[in-house]
Amino acid sequence: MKYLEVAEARDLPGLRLVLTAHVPGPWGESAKKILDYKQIPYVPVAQYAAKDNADLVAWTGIRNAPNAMYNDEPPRTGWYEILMLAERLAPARPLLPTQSEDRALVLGISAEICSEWGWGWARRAMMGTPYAGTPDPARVASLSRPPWEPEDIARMRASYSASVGGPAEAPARCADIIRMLAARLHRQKAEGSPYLVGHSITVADIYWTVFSMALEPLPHDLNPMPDWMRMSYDMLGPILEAAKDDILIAHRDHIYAKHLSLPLDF
Ligand SMILES: N[C@@H](CCC(=O)N[C@@H](CS)C(=O)NCC(=O)O)C(=O)O
Repeated sequence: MKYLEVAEARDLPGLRLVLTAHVPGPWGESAKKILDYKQIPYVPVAQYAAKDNADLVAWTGIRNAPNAMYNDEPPRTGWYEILMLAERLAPARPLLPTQSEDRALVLGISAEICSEWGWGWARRAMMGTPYAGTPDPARVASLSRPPWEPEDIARMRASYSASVGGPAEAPARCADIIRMLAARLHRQKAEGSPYLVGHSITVADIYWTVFSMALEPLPHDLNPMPDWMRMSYDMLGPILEAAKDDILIAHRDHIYAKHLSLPLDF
């Protein structure tokens, strides 16, 4: 994907979506898939993983990504704010139900996937720790290195370590979430629906489809993520291995095939 630098993008009109360049960050990929599904055009702008991104902070007040900047409106950085902007810009292709109880269900499931101490957050907390299992030394030796200095790693750790739980609690929290998703998908299947809620696609389906990369990444030709990132994403540890259910991956494959485009482009 071709990105503009902050200096090139900040004075443009319309929708600019700040994304972590050249890696498939699950929050950023979800925002892209939502906009693509709704056929909303946007200009991709580069954020550099783990770096201080001083020009981005000067523009938006935010160091990380994603970050949706629409005309001169305030920055939208949370998954819910970005979703609501997309719903407003393209109401003809809704990703939220109109009925309040269904909507509560879709947003609750989405929060379990995307919010602080949800699937993505808790999964990240256990990555690279013994709770994700013991890495194969030959694989470790073959890895390329992320372009990070020690201060970059410290910055990332500071950004994401404070939450209600840490690495030790993360496997049980993640397992509980995917068991909930799998149980729903089995119930929905019995009622003739391949979707998480109701009988048509909602944003919860998109979030799980994208965030499932932290359970089983798509193969390299469809998700050419850096090798060091792939290793963090595919090492599950025993608790998640036990909780994994094939229906979670079947759902991902169905949503990509029917509603979203592949290969991932980042
Ligand atoms: N603000 C987002 C979450 C954003 C987020 O966690 N971004 C990470 C993705 S792994 C990121 O930008 N990482 C790169 C960095 O911190 O430089 C939300 O709550 O919806």
